Amino acid sequence: MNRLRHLLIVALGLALLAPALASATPSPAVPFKKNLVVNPGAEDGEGSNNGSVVTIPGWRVIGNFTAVKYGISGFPMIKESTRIDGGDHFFAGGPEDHQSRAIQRINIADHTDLIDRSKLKMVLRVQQAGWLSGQDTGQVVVAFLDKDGKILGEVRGRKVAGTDGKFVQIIRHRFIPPKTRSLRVLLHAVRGTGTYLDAYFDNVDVRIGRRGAAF
Ligand SMILES: [Ca+2]
Ligand SMILES: [Ca+2]
Repeated sequence: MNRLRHLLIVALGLALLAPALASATPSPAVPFKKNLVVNPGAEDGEGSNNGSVVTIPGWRVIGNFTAVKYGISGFPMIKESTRIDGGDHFFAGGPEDHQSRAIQRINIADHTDLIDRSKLKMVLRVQQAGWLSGQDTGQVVVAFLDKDGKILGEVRGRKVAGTDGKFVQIIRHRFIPPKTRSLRVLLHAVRGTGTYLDAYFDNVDVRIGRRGAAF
């Protein structure tokens, strides 16, 4: 008897729920207020044990840009990773190059209507560091691209150098210009001192959402 009543309640519940499910609109593939970067902290794939070049999943790399393990000699320490929640690896400019880059494109065309009515903004957050007082610099640039890949505008983070292995967080907010269909995230490292390009990046975080919302 009890079981029958239980089944009845379940059936009734499903019947009531069905119209709600049917009328729910499918959520867009690109969510608001969530980090849209793939492999944002260099944790996918391996991290180099000595600063050498390794493959970085999710990013298109130009030059010797690489991923390195925290705690190896001559690089940021594990306690820095603990402090910034940096996991096991960080991005680094890599050996020998004068410049190196990692690039990732994020398609946000799901939100064409809101973008073209100037309703959305982008927030960039990234942790960056340099080695000792060296003059190698790292900078993150997010470009707004139209459907043909033409640059409509861009947001430049601060150039970070010589932080003695300590990470600093860079934050930028910017409204997304109409006609934007994708974001291009560039991690740019430029060597100024020594043979190794000591520009370090971690926790690259790019979000979109409504202007006026906090995220
Ligand atoms: Ca990391
Ligand atoms: Ca250097």
